[in-house]
Amino acid sequence: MELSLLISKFNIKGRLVAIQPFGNGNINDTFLAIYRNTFSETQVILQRVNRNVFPEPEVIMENMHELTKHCHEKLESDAEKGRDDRVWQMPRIIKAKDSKDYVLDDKGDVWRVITRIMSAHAFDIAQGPEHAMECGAALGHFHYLISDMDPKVLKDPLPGFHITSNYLKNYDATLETQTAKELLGASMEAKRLAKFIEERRDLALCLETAEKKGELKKRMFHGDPKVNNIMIDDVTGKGTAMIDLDTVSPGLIHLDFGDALRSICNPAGEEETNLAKVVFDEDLATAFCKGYMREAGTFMTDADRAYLFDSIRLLPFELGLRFFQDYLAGNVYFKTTQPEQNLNRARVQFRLCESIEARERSIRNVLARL
Ligand code: GN1
Ligand code: MG
Repeated sequence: MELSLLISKFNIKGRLVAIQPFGNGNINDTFLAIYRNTFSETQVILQRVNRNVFPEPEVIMENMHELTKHCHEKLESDAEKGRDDRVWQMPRIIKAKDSKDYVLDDKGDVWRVITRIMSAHAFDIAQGPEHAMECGAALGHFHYLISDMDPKVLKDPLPGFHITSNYLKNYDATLETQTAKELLGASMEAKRLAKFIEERRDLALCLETAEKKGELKKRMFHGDPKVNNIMIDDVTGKGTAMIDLDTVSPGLIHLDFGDALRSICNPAGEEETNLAKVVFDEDLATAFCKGYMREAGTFMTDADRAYLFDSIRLLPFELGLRFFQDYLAGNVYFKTTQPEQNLNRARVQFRLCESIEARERSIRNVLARL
């Protein structure tokens, strides 16, 4: 179905003047649509939810409905009380003309429209310590916002998401396939990455074991707090919103903490091909942690703190494993524009993991001072 026809099914005022691809997400298809009338302009985000990734896209929309209801109420009441030094924002669902939160196209795909956070941008790489600190504050504030949500109102958006031991099982199963055997046989680099994983199988279990022992408890988490999902106000340079809310669900906040740091502290970005440029930047990490703790420090327990380093080491390992498994499976999960892209993305994450291991003592020192 044509995009302009699709978006005409939503309740948006004005005349559609442009609709174009937007952002660099690896999962959903995202477009920016601009509407104008005589005196004003409205910009909205149109998205197709990826059915290959999210088994029940309707569940994603029910969750988003509940999440935004909870957070908008809290944001408005905090703003009234003057609790914050800034306006925190969160996208709103724009309903279809039939009052539903989404539209189905003729293939059965779910499309949604949400408001765009105006006068704000997200970046693919950290711009410096101040930016990193604002990313920390935005994630910390988001954790505060969702901390008192009833976990029962959200359904599991993506079964198995961030369960590292499951990704290892998938990887092991993929290794048995003919495609994977051929790809591994043909590339020294792929063999090197396979060895990297073998040497770190125990790492996969560090947070899962702590949770089983009762040391860490599930809370609400974002699921995908990478740097380009954190909006920064163009005017003030301050963090103003977390976007990409599809994976918000009960989980360990450590997964968010580690995931945000693996993304923010790698100034080379996820697509770098020169591994020499991939390092874990401790100044950015220190700044991020400062911003995070300012907003979320009050609900960090000693046990939480004890596992922060593990989370920083685990998340690049997990993402590298996911990229590598997808490469060996023929690139079926993450969007790619060339066949080796997921292999290269895995190389970057594993190099970052090595860089974190090499700096363990000094990263632990940073964490101990928080
Ligand atoms: C995916 O959609 P996007 O690009 O924000 C992925 C994350 C990965 C990220 C790596 C649902 O996020 O888990 O960390 O790519 N999201 C899902 O770039 O798998
Ligand atoms: Mg995402």
